[in-house]
Amino acid sequence: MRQAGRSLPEYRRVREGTSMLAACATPDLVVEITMQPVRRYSTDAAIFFSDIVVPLKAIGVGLDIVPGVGPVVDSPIRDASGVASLRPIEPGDVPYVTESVQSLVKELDGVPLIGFAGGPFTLASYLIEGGPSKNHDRTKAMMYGEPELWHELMDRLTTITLAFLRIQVAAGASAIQLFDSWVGAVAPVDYRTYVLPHTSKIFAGLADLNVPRIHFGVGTGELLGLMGEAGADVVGVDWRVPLDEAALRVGAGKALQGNLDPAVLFAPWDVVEPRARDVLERGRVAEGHVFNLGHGVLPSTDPDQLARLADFVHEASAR
Ligand code: 1CP
Repeated sequence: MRQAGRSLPEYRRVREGTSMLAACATPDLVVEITMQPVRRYSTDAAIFFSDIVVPLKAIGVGLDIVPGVGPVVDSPIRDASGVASLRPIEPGDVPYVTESVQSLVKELDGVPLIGFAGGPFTLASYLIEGGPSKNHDRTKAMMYGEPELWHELMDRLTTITLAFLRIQVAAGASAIQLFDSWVGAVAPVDYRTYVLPHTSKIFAGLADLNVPRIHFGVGTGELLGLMGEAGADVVGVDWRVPLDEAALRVGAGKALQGNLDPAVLFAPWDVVEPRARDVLERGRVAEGHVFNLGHGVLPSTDPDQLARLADFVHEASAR
């Protein structure tokens, strides 16, 4: 969950003078930044340093990641010709991804590497809105108003995402995570019609690779059952639904990931510890539990507080 993010001084140091997208395309930097939180916190897995818009950039979409804003698209996609411009991705489009994953697998020496991609709704939102959006107005305008065009866009994003995830696994990633971060903006009935057919295709298309598949979104309390249906092995839960309740919503046969509120880390340790303990206890109800925050590490988080949390979770799980 963005653990390499902006909270680490060593991250800010190596990123000085290099843009986010340039960093993502520079294997030495990708390896170094991916390793930083593993070294500092001895995490049980590493998350690949990249961004969800990297495959879109690689197939020629004009976009940049603007500091303090996020992804910004030069010409937002709002009609059939825009949708038609999205072509499939091939390994040759992202040689730096393959090279970075291969180097990382050696460097990590047995610690699993999680590859990732953006979920189709979340990618569609950036492409249609042109940048981060609160209400996803134009996205929903296309979804409701031009359903055929919407499904064509989602089909193309699904093809790109599936291929991009397979490239990472082929290079050595041992798990994958689909970040459909903003899909919590849609109602369950609309998820079933406009999103589920596409996310299901992504997870089904990864089944033969036999790697754990994690599916995450924010504000998805009402969607947890449908996200379980989509076919991942692990459903990520933000901090809004306790894990014992989430286990009931997701249904049998799935593990959960989560779900400490990242902002709890701003409180003193004697507040954080019982909260973390509570997450672990509720997580035992599920058929498997990956401890994590409910969303990314907030940039002003004290790295020492995170180290303490990682130690606490390791000790508690060992018991
Ligand atoms: O620890 C790591 O290295 C994780 C790497 C990582 C991941 C998994 C980054 C690096 N981005 C992502 C995924 C990502 N990118 C998501 C899904 C996860 C989530 O919900 O946070 C999303 C929605 C994005 C889009 C994005 N990229 C945003 C959000 C903007 C918005 O709409 O609010 C932002 C700020 C970025 C830039 C970015 N990506 C990653 C980092 C470290 C940063 C900050 C920029 C920088 O350091 O220069």
